Amino acid sequence: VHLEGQLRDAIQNDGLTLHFQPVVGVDGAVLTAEALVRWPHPDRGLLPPDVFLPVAEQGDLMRELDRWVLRTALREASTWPAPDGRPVSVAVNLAGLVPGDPEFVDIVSNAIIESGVPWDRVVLELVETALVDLPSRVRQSMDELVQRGVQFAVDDFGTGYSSLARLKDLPAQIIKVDRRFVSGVGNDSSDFAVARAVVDMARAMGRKCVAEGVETATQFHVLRGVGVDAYQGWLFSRPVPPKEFRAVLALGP
Ligand code: G
Ligand code: G
Ligand code: NA
Ligand code: MN
Repeated sequence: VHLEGQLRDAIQNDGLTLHFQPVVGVDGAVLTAEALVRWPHPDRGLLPPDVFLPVAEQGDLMRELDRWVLRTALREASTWPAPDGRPVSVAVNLAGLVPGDPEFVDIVSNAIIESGVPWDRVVLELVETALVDLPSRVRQSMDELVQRGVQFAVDDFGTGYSSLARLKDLPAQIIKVDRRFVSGVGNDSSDFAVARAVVDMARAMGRKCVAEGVETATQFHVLRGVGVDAYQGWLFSRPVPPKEFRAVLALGP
């Protein structure tokens, strides 16, 4: 309860911080950066989300946390340099502020407009379970954002309940293949088969495919061979503080 109170306070008073991890194209150029929240705790050091997201969940704070992350990530993204004239997109994870929320479209739209970041540079990441069996009213509100240029990504694809065949029903333009299928692509033939099947299906349905957790050059090489569109992982960069991320962009590829 103590931690919960501190977290509520941190959300209200900018006491959290964001790190950014690049998502790169086949040529290594940065296309997008995913915002990942951390909590610089006064006594416990920099806390990772695994430690405090469950506290947020329990304390009914996820929606407020998502709103803070959305606003802060967009504000940060509005300062990113685009040396080659190609601005970098920003990806935000949403878990408490979800499409079924009656205020979803308004909250997201207002945050984007306030930041000045172009609509088509905003990616909203949702897990599979938040995207299946949506009432048509909810789909309509997502479509409204998509029509303005926002993209949705299914995060951790393959770890949820929906089968590969249900990919066509997911209202998302981007599929993020979970790192558990990426980790074995160089040496485990079933991981390779899963990764290839997901990529083939995603392409057939006109979705972009991102591989998560790419750690080795072999994984990158194999995934490039099956046609993955974009890559994220320690091979390219760990999630880094905003200042460091801006420096990476200023240097160029
Ligand atoms: O950053 P890290 O790899 O430690 O993230 C661990 C988990 O926390 C991941 O599942 C990630 O999706 C989740 N996470 C990280 N940042 C955010 C955030 O800003 N909002 C939400 N809702 N989840 C996040
Ligand atoms: O659940 P989500 O995919 O949003 O969270 C991303 C998580 O994966 C973050 O906790 C991030 O720190 C972690 N991550 C990012 N790149 C790598 C990687 O190459 N290897 C591993 N093991 N974890 C990674
Ligand atoms: Na994510
Ligand atoms: Mn993921």
